[in-house]
Amino acid sequence: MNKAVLALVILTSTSLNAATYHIGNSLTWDAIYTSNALAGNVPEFSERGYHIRCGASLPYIWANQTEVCTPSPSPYGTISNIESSTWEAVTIQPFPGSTLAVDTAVIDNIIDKTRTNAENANTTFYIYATWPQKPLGPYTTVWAADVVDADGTPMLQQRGYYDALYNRVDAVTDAVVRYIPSGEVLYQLGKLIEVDALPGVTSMDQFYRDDLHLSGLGQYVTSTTMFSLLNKVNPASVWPTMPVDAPGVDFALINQTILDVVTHDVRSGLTDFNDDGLVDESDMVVWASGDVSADANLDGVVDGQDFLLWQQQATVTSVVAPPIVAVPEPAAAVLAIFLLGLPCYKSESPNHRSRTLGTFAQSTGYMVFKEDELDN
Ligand SMILES: [Ca+2]
Ligand SMILES: [Ca+2]
Repeated sequence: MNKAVLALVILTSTSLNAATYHIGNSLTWDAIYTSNALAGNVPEFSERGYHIRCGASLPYIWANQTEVCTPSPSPYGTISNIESSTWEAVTIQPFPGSTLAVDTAVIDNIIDKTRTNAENANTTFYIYATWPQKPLGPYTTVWAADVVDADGTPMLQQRGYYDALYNRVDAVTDAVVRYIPSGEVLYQLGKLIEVDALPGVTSMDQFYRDDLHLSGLGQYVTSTTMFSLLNKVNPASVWPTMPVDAPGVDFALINQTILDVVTHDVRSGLTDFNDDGLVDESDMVVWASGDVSADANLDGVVDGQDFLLWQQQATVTSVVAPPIVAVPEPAAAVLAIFLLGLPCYKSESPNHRSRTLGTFAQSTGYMVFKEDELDN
């Protein structure tokens, strides 16, 4: 194998150097600094600034831009001067006390304010999706309930609300908008609990410490989800040592559930290899180079499995359907996509495209590596 290619392929992980900013209330605080079980075990990732206003909704925070319940570490301040720093990413946490239309407007305002600093032109904005409050009912029922996409729909922590909000925000800005699916991860864990398949956890109550906030175990879930995405590292690598004392809990299964959720949600951004907000052909240039940015499944290797994830999530105008029976390795795909001029597929409808991709996926397996295909 070409040694340069090998060196690129086996890169393991990366982390951000620029700072991230976090906007929300105690639920965001629980994820970024944690108030109990994870304290003292904060991962060594990027610097953080934050605007934490306890109990507040986004419109309240926007209307009271200097009002916080815990100050941001120097030199970072409140949302009132968010544009005075350069941010790799900004997380924004909706909370009850708002509506779809209002949350959309506030998030758009936050994005615009941040980007008045030209150095934030490429900042990524994450909608941080938290979890239902316990009194609303059984978690899996509340989270999955139908939500009407209407201006006046009240903010509740439900999948449908976040889906509608994400789509609305993404439609009104050209910034890169992403999604931290903590509520969905907890829902999937809840589905495991329902069939007695999550060792050490018998009730969703174990993830909560009160009606609203998460326990140490719950904080582990949401912190790991957030940091895994912000830093593009495998959930199993977020904490150097297990920071939660939860006897019998299968943390490997929790980490795998987080990984499954984030890798199968295009809004996580893991298949947007060039970070331009789109998952399309241009990302293949990064993947073909073997750069670690193209490690879509966060397993430390850039290979055909990452190509498959990209392919499943790509919005393409010319789907490549190479007449090969194996998932290509990066260098081989360069040949397939850019050099050989293989037939391109004009997508005519989502269903048509899905069938095409599905057929291709079913026909593929994991290719045995061939040295001569990379020595080019
Ligand atoms: Ca892209
Ligand atoms: Ca990979």
